[in-house]
Amino acid sequence: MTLKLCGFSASNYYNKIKLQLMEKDIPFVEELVWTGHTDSLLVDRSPMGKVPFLDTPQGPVSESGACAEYIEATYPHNKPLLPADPYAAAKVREIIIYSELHLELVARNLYPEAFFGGKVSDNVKERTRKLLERGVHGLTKLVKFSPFVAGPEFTLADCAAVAHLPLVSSASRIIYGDDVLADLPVREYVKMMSERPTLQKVNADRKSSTEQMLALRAKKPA
Ligand SMILES: N[C@@H](CCC(=O)N[C@@H](CS)C(=O)NCC(=O)O)C(=O)O
Repeated sequence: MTLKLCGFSASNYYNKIKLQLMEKDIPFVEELVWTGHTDSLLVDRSPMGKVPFLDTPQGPVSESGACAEYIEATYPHNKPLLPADPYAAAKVREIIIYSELHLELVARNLYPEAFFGGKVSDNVKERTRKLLERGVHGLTKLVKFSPFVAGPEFTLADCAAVAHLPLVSSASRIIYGDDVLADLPVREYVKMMSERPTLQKVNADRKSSTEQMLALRAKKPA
């Protein structure tokens, strides 16, 4: 059975896994699954109702971190994206966790107003700003950008960073008028990464999926 990546291409977590699969040259198919409903096609396979999730020959796996580790362990002969050295691998995982837990998930509080025409209270904006600054301070101590985010090799940390950091930057610019990541070379890094045909494909699919998602949201009753 070919591995199936489920979710939609506007999702940064989906794209983190899609980029990993493409970089490793692993054959996979995609199944379009939207979120925001409790249909069994989603929640039986991803109990929190989130995407991405994988359909594997043994069954479903949800949570992008678990999916990424499953892929690395199942395809050890396709370009490894985690270093063999346990400490170096832990440093890659550390960057992923900081990018997600301490930055992207925090910035997510701003998305309703930044991207979806909603409103976020001043309280939330203020609290989020403080948490984001703390997250950026932490991440800054870990990232290398030499030229990849964890060092000279392309790793899983790049799959995560290139999917999440641009979103954090735009949400911050839209809500606060400045980029909380301005002191990191994120722009140059994303430009360098965008030369990869794999990321070009991910980005092209992301654009069309985002249009589809916004059209669906516009149709939904408030
Ligand atoms: N921790 C999850 C986060 C995934 C996530 O938040 N996905 C978003 C799409 S980008 C989602 O499914 N949102 C729908 C929801 O939270 O109900 C992971 O790493 O897979």
